[in-house]
Amino acid sequence: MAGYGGVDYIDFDSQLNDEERLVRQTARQFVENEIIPIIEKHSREGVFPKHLVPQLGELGFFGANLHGYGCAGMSNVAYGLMTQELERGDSGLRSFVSVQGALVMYPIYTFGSDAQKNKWLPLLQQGKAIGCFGLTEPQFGSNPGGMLTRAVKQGQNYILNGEKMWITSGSIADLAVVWAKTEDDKIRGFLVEKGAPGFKTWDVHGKWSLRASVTSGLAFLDCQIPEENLLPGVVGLKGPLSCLNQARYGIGWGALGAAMACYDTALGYAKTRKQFANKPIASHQLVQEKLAWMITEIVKGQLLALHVGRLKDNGRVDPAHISMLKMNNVAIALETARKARDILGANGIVDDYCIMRHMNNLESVYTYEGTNDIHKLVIGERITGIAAFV
Ligand code: TGC
Ligand code: FAD
Repeated sequence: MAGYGGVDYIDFDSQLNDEERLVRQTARQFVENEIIPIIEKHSREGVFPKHLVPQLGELGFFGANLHGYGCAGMSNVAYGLMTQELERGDSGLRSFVSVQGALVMYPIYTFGSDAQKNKWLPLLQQGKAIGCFGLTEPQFGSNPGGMLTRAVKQGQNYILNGEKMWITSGSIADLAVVWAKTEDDKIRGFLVEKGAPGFKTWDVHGKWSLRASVTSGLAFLDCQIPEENLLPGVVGLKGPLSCLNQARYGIGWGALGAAMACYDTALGYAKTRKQFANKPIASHQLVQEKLAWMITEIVKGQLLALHVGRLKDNGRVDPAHISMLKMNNVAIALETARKARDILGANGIVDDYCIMRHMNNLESVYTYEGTNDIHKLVIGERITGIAAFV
């Protein structure tokens, strides 16, 4: 993939401004220099490339669309282009950046006290502290409103009991944003620091997806949290769900990056691999049909991402728009990876090429941050006015 120049079929670049192109180029260069050379090894060995965290911070990639506290304050479109390029490297890398910015910094920024913001945002922005987001539980994934984790006020503290599951960066985090029900049955957010009494983490092993990302369980057994670690600015499920809007938006762009990596690889391969009469496989109509499908879906995905990004920059985006973006772009990325794998034949299954890694990663991306079907139901509710979750 040396010399990767991006995927642009319809002069998409003409719709971007200089800042957006610069951010994209910076992220692309970082991925080319730091991720592509090491990612297959990290993925094979199941190791997150933690040594890159300070560099990601220096580049301004954490909380990049937030303002103040050292954050880059970039537009949402520039932010999306950044996640696209990071996920061209690996979905696990983009996941790490999404969680840190959209799921940890955003809730502190939006719902935190001044003391919480001043303490944590600069550290998280620089990558000097790592964060995780605990919403999902073993028995409550798509339906987080049913959560069992409880926080009971006792003097100057809250006592947390419960379990969170499938938590990205859980065991390497210095800070967990944890959602729990208080005695009035309302959902509140808590900042749980590494080493808090009664707080334990463990890692999920045996993953065939997002292998270069840490996925953990969090356990709280009479875990003592000082009352000042409650996020004061929000009550109810809309707190965590509004963080998910931010992360799902980044995923909508990010998935395009994985799709572009697979398309670019398959196109290059099809033009050089020869079968039958010494002709490249790209000369066959059935292969061209697959490539034409991929590029068409990538272009449609780019236009949707750009439009939703511009709406977000203008303060006019709705969560149901973001659901469509996440649902569509992850689905077409996964299908692109599957078609690309087919074009590479047997070579498609080995890690000399990026495709199988992206394909396996995208299976997680299809499920997390709201499954594909949950987003269909969000769209269904928006257009019919009838919620069909139950
Ligand atoms: P419902 O009754 O519809 O809503 C409850 C309250 O929340 C409000 N709301 C939202 N607010 C902001 N943004 C949204 N997207 C919102 N959707 C709903 C709603 O207005 C209401 O507010 P209020 O004031 O009336 O109380 O809730 P429900 O229980 O019926 O659930 C709706 C549903 C199914 C869409 C929601 O539960 C859902 O999105 N489920 C999917 C769960 C999910 O996405 N989990 C992700 C966990 S984190 C993760 O996966 C990280 S992966 C790591 C990485 O990113 O790399
Ligand atoms: P379930 O909710 O049990 O769903 C199983 C199937 O049932 C799906 O096909 C789903 O679409 C379908 N289904 C469920 N309800 C309905 C319905 N009403 N109608 C129709 N179909 C339905 N969570 C966090 O909180 N923080 C994290 O950092 C985090 N990181 C993750 C990292 C990875 C690698 C993975 C795989 C997951 C992560 N998650 C995280 C959890 C993720 O958000 C959940 O896996 C996801 O929300 C789905 O929940 P579930 O796995 O329990 O599936």
